[in-house]
Amino acid sequence: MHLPSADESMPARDSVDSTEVTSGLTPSAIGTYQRDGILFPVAALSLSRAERLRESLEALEAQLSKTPAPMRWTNLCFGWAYDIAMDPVVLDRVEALLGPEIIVMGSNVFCKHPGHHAYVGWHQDSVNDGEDAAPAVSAWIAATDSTRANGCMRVIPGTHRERLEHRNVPDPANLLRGGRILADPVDERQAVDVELRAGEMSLHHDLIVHGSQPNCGGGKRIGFVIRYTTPAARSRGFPVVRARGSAACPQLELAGRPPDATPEAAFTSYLAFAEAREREIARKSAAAGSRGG
Ligand SMILES: O=C(O)CCC(=O)C(=O)O
Repeated sequence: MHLPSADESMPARDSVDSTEVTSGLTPSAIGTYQRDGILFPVAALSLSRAERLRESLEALEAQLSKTPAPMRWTNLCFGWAYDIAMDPVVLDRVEALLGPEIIVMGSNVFCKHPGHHAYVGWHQDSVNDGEDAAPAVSAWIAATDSTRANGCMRVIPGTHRERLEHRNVPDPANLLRGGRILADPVDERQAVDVELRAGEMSLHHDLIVHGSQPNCGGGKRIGFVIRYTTPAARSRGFPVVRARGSAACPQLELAGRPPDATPEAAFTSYLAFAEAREREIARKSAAAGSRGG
């Protein structure tokens, strides 16, 4: 089946390592990541796998019947999402940046419908997710083409060296929970569009400044984002998955592959898990707010 691209006119080009499926990344690609805090485009999934990912994400969104639908923690509840997060090609690339001990801290879905006002405010992940001494890399996997027209992720290269001040600006159109965005305006002349074809990914440092505009293209823009870290990470209060290595991490609750289940049963357990987590997060942030004020 051919799924329509958001922008069929995107020019052909090679992804990092797309011509030969080798392990990891070249020294030059690693150097680019270290210099810029982002590396793209990086080959990740075949087009048919990306199309299957898109179908799974769209089916889940339809079941949740919300736009935009928060779709966090899918890797803990659905085998298809777990398998993407544990994909050996993706992990080889991540290992080249993080080393051989890899923990999947979580996953997220950023889905933007054409003509919808959803956007992502400028932010640094490590500030929104809470400070952590462990390094972290996000793999943003394109389930559809992601272009300037349909609101691809944008980054300010080289901003991954310091933590910047953020503030809460609640806005239902901002796909970031809590609306925590950079306190100071960003010089958008420095912004780079992270354009990807379906199946490609970008790898970004948890301190790089990034965000995205609404989708003004003709089709959906869907990114499946996996957060990778190391066993030194602090616990966020929910289970994580060991992808590679065996280092001790008693502070983390390790989960395995979700059990095979019918789509209905998997959805029911996902809903129960996600709702319980959302309630817990709301309870903690209310407690932090009342302590602060
Ligand atoms: O998908 C986007 O536009 C932004 C994604 C993002 O903020 C993230 O992956 O941390």
